Amino acid sequence: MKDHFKTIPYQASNLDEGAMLQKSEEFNLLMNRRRSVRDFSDKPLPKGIVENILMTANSAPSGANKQPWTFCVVTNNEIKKRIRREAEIEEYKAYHGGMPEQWLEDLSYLGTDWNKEFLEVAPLIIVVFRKSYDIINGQKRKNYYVQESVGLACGFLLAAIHNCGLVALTHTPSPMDFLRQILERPENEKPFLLIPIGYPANDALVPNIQRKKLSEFVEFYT
Ligand code: IYR
Repeated sequence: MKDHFKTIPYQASNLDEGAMLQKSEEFNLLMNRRRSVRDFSDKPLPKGIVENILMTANSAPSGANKQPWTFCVVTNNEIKKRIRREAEIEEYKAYHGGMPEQWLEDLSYLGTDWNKEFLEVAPLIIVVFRKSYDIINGQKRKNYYVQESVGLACGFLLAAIHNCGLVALTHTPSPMDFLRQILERPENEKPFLLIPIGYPANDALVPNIQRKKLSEFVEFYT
C-alpha cells in the first residue's frame, strides 16, 4: 500500500456463527416486510429520525468515496404542491400514450394512475440528486460510478426508513427535470429519485405481490 495511504483499524463485529445466523435471519425477515406504500398519514416526522435516516444513506459506498449525491428534504407545503402539480403533468402524459401498452399491462396490478396525491399527503419528500461532477473552487471535478453509488445510497435510505417503522415510495416521474427548477439545484445536479416518506395511513393497502424464491434468482458456483 502507498505510504501516504492512512489506515485505521477496522471495527469488526466478531460475532459467533450462531449469532450471525440469528442476525441474518432477523434482518431478512425485517427487510422482507418492507413494501412500497402509497397511502400515507400526514403526521409530521420527528427531525432526529429524519437526520438519522439521512446519515445512514450517506454511509453507502461510493466511487472513490465521493458521496456524489444531494438529498433535498421537502416539508414545505407550497413546494410539495408544486412538485405534485409538475409530476402529475408528466405522469398524465405517461399514462396517456407515453408508456407503451406492455408497460401499462405490467403496471396494471398496482392500480396506479397519473394522480399523485401522496406527494402532498406525505409529510416529507426526499428528492435525491446525483452529481456527475463536483464544483470545487469553480473547477469541475469528476465523480465515478455515480448511478451505482446513488442507487446504493437510496437502498440504504429505504432500509433505514423501514427499520424505524416508517414507509416510503420510490417514485420516478419521467422526465424529472422540473425538480431541478423547483428546488433551484445547480447545474451539476440531476434528479435521481423522488421519495415520499411518512407513517402509513391506518387503512393503507399494498398489492399482494410475491418475491422470487432463492433458486429463481441465485446461481451458486461451488
Ligand atoms: N411512474 C409511473 C409509472 C410506474 C412505473 C413503474 I416501472 C412502477 O413500478 C410503478 C409506476 C407512476 O409512478 O405511476
